[in-house]
Amino acid sequence: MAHLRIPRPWEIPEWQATPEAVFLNRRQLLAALGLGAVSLGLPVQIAGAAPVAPKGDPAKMLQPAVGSRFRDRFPAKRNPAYRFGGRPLTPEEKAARYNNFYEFTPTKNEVWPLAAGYPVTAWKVEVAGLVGKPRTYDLDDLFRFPLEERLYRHRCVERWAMQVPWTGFPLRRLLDAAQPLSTAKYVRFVSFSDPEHLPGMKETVSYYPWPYHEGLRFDEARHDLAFVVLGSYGHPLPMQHGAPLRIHCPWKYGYKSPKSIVKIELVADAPPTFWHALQPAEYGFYSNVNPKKPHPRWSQEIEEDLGTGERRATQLYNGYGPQVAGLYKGDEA
Ligand SMILES: Nc1nc2c(c(=O)[nH]1)N[C@H]1C(S)=C(S)[C@@H](COP(=O)(O)O)O[C@H]1N2
Ligand SMILES: [Mo]
Repeated sequence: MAHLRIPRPWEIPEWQATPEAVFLNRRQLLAALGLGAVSLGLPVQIAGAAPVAPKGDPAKMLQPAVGSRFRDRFPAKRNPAYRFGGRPLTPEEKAARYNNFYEFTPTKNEVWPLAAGYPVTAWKVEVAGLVGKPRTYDLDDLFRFPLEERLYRHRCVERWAMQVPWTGFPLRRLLDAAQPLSTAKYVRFVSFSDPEHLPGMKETVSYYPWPYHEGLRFDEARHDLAFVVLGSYGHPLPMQHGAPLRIHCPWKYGYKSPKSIVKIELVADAPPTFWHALQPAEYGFYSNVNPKKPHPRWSQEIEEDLGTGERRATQLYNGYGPQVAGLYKGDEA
């Protein structure tokens, strides 16, 4: 019995182990930053590994945050041009229980109970900046866009991946409606800010660069794959996926797809981004999925499927190379 080694709950699977040298770098980095709790990208166990079920009413887990108001727009017609490429659909419940949404909590399986019931009915999103026609959209305006369903692959920088049917419309439509000026070279996204009602934001308000903000180059944002998402699995988004609207850029790591956005701003220079501001050495501006470019603390060659647990080779641009490679000269990081 003396040699029996009982794995502790926080121990990570062997394949995700962090090399010691890199681990030391991380500790030094965190010490330098004065942070102890930056956890995006901390290797974690996925797919139901959580030992304790979070409190929360499972009946509310999949409920559209906008309620029944736009019921008649769903399900939208599926656009057959966008497919999973041989990968399996991730069961809706798995995707709904395992979320990155730091405004609520950094603990993935506790996002949904905290997010359920968050009020979004009076939501507005502003499209502004270097444009001829700035405009503020309310929910009625947004759900009036012609909606389509697309099957998209999603790859988190932490190495889990999923396949989800999203409903929405190309981001390009919102941008073009604003009549961008020729000086607009980048697009900046800003998520909601409500520390009173967002426990994750409230706890970290003094040392995270809230609100969550992200950015794309203008030509990336106008690419056909860059999608404004209003729904998932055939109904409007439940809160944990970023209701009432989020972005999805399937060829980039997941953190480039901001949730619950309130502002889209066209700007001249590359905008700062949330994770880059926290840990510049770890999270670049482009963040295109790339198996040959390891994260400083782990390899990106392999990914793990959230639904099946299968491990497979990561694909360059998450398999969207034929569509997006033309955007890049190869030197983007
Ligand atoms: N506002 C906001 N957007 C966000 C995040 C976040 O914490 N806050 N996390 C990002 C990360 S790291 C990922 S992987 C995806 C997760 O989306 P999902 O929970 O719908 O799967 O959302 C991204 N968008
Ligand atoms: Mo992520």
